[in-house]
Amino acid sequence: LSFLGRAQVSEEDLPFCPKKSPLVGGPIHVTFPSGLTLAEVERKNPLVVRGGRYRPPNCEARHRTAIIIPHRSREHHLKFLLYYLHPFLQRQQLNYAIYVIHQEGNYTFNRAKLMNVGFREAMREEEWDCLFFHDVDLIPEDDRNTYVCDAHPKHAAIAMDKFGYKLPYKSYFGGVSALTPTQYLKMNGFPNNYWGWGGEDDDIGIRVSLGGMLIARPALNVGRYKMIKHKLDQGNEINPRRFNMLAKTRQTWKQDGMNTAQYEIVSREHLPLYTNITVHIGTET
Ligand code: BGN
Repeated sequence: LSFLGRAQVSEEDLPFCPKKSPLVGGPIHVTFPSGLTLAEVERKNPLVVRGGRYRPPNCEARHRTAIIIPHRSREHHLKFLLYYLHPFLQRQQLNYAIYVIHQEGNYTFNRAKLMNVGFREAMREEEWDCLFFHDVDLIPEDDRNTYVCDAHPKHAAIAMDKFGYKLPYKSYFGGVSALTPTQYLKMNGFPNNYWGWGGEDDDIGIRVSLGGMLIARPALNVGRYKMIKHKLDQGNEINPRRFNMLAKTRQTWKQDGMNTAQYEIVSREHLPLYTNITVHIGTET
């Protein structure tokens, strides 16, 4: 009994992790090894538990971060992302979980609405300090790109290889962004009605300023990402309505967002490397 008692105390009494993780390095050389399997990713991450969760074994994490990945039929990309992301987040000594939000059916993809689903479903499980909204095809290329939130919504993917490692335009907010729950709710989350490719990230960027906030960014040599090459997906055709919708964000953001996100959860699976949430998000009206 006394042994048990001591074990419990020492678990509660773990010291906080250092402010700067000693495990964090610099640039990451990203390649896409052929023949990689999820089983191998599992083998390489023995401390990751059911649902794709992790906490540092020897210290109390200072940050709790949920990664939200909107997804459909990109298992190949997901495998590489998990392969790089798990060790990357562990080197940062974070308490984290990875959520994959899978859009059910074949109707046109809706990235931003899936993020709203991810926000609500992740917050249901744990009081996360920070949510990283993460495209499935972007691999971080520098360890110092810390997956924690800032005083303002953070745009992390500022230097992507496909844009020559710089911002494609000043207000760009796509790829990977990070918000605290308070920041997220202040801008009423993300829009629900951008079906197909394009514009939803610009809408989100506009919401940041409508919510009275600024955009935080990492340094250009740190916010670097490699994009896994691919063609435009079937079921994610370019959205021709995006220009008209963007022109109206100022009028619509309070009536469309987290407060109106309607969906039905189809399944919630706590898989070894991630929590898979399959959701029915309806169709364009
Ligand atoms: C922009 C798209 C973004 C996309 C970036 C990078 C629009 C809205 C019309 C102005 N925005 O042009 O959604 O992330 O390119 O590819 O199409």
